[in-house]
Amino acid sequence: MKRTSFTCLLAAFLSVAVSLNAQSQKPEKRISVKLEHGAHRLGKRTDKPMQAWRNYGLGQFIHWGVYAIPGGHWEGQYYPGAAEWIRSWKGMPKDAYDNLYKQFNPKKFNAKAWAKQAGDMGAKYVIITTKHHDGFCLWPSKYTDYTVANSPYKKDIIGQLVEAYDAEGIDVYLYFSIIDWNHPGYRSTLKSEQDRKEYEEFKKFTRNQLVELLTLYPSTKGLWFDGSWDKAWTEQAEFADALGKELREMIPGLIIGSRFRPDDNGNRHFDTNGDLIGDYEQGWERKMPNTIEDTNGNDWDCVMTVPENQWGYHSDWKGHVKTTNELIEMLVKAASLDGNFVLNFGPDGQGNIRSEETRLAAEIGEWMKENNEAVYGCGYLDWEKQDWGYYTVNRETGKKYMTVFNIPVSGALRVKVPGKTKLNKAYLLNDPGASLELEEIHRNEYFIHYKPASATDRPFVIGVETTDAKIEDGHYQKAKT
Ligand code: FHN
Repeated sequence: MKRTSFTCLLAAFLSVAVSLNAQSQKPEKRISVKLEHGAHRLGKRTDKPMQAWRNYGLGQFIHWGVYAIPGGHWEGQYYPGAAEWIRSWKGMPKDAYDNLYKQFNPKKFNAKAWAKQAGDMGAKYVIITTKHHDGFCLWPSKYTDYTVANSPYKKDIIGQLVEAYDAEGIDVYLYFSIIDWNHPGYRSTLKSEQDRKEYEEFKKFTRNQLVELLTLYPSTKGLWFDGSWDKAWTEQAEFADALGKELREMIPGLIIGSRFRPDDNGNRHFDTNGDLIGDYEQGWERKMPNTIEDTNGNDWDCVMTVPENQWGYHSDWKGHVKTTNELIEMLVKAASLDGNFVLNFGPDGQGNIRSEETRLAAEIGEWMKENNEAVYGCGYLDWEKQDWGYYTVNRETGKKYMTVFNIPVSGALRVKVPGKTKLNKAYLLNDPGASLELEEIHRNEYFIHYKPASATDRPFVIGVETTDAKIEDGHYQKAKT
């Protein structure tokens, strides 16, 4: 076989082998092929904007658009899917959906109140849907008529939100769906020459809208892409790569996750070689890693809904609705594994944030007021995980925290420290003056005795202080077996 055809065959084999298991997952075995549009960096970004991103801990997601008007119902029928997908349901005529914008007039919308609520909850950044898959733009885009400017509301919603969240000191990230059901050139697959021709128009439109967004809202810290799984888009490695570069030039330090551009072989999130494409892994939607190994050493965010799978406003939440404690646990778990936790809010068609979300935001905020030290700026501590909860460590100060979710009946919280570390002190974060009783039970193993004065209904944080100790021999013996 000629060398060139063998190389082609090998490349084709690798591309098929990798894309079989790696459309959105890290290839199991590390391989090394030359890519034009693979990862452009190995390892984490270390610049200031990315450090700020890493230290946020808690973010807010907002899904808002015309889908909030039907709120998961059409003509008395209940739509069981995610409310923002109602247009794809056979129970609702597309035409009816596409005319909903004529009713979009959210009289109760108050950007400042939203931003204040997010700030009180403890969110350090917000991700706002500029347009979801339906293509409706919450900003007055000059590239389509399907925008808020042509609704009865008329005013620029993104502009108001950017201003309000900026004023609240919350960094703004713009959500942008590549899928756009409203654009005539949009295709999920390209089956003919005509498709390709029309898709070229769609690509220009996508680029124009993104450039427009960053021009109109230059304080934007990053773009949160979605809907990039279509086959048509996974064939646009060169275009998406060039566009990403253009956008990054517009705002130095701009942060873009792994849901934007595919590699040369159409792989998403991780390229053919298993390297992360983008600044952080965006694959943890409504799920979380369990161990630090699951994160592959990458930055990551977890975006989470309050009910099982509702992002946009659905008037009837069915099934399990997460509690404040569950959400706090996810937040702390994310920080303990070097990730950010982003909680979703889906305001209604009038611009009200629903009462359940308001209550959760207030309760998370109350908890954060007392305990945020264990979250902001904190990440993974390489101590053996224990059943009571999660360790975190402040990346700058080195301060260590234990957030306790399960108190053992004995009240004895086990702590295993590595190497020469010695535990000197443990104290309640909300009462640092009073030390907790420490008992050394083996070398590198302690109990912190915790006796609550009264029953606690929220997780609590213990701060621990350590030194590097000289290990004396002879005191402890390993068991002879
Ligand atoms: O289809 C969307 C969904 O509606 C929602 O926007 C989420 C948020 O991460 N993203 C997509 C599903 O992955």
